[in-house]
Amino acid sequence: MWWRRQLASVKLLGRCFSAAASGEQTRLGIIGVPFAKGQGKQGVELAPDLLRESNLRQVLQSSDERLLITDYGNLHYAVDETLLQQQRQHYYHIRNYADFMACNLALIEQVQVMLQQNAQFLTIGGDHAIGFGSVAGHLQHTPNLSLVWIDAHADINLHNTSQSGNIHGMPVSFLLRELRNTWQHAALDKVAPNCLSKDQLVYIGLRDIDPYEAFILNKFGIRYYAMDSIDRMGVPKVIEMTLDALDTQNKIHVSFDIDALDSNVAPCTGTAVRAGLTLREGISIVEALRDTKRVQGMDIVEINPKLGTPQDVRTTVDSALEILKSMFGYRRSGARHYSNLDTGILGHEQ
Ligand SMILES: [Mn+2]
Repeated sequence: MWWRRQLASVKLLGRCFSAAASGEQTRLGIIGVPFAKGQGKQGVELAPDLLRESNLRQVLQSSDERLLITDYGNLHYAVDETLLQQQRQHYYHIRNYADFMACNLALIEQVQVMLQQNAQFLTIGGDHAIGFGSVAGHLQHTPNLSLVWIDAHADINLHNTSQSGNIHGMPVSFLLRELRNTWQHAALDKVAPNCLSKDQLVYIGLRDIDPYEAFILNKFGIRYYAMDSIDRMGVPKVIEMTLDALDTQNKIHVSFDIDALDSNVAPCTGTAVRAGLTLREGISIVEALRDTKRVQGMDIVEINPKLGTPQDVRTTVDSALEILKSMFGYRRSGARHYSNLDTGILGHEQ
């Protein structure tokens, strides 16, 4: 029967396509960073393993069959005497500087290893203090980098402007050349010589900006879309303006603080602020960034399963998974790759 032969050849072709598809596989490296010393609440260190137990790998794999995922486990670090000395002499007024720097130095190395072995990487926090090491590691591998920081907070405090002393409110200040002179005892030119250019940073979702942070953002003309701008212009316009601001030759790093989302959909986080992005808005932003095909690194941070009820934890984790799914391939408009499907089904009725 001719159609049976045809069916057989479709299957063979299917196999060929699968083999061809393996050539197009996207390697994704995942690192967990169970760091909680950037702020005062215990629990955020549990997020990497919680996401794994919540089928992160399967969720990502089913969002794009071509992903080839390597999980590098959780990051370890050791604090050395040099860092303790920096802390004692210069940064004793902020909390856990030595731990912060030791963890981020290890992460800077880890990100570079992941980018040597993978096309993309995902860093799971931990609190947002790890945003420094994740982006700095990315910058050392790929100097021409743009950063989209999706967050309720600007995280751009300096050691001498922070009111809380919590270093999860400072990581961005370690990344910009213009602010490095305020961290002159941190040896940043040695540990992370490549800086982020201030015109390649865009914030989305801000709604709790400290006075000195507002001063810094305005002084350097840093682009930020706070919730009032988002309400005025709408997410599509904000996405358009964000993409216009990013150099099309650059790769993109997306640092996603779960507190950017409204606390209805992300209740379990240490510094929740009401009236944030809806889950749909978060997904729209992430989809638009993904569709540039330039996103090379992403962070998801500040999920704290010790805050809230078990139902709250489920809601927060589900929202995080929706965001990650959209970043790594899931399309609300339907899949575009059919190599696992028997495309012969449309041929002839048997
Ligand atoms: Mn943050």
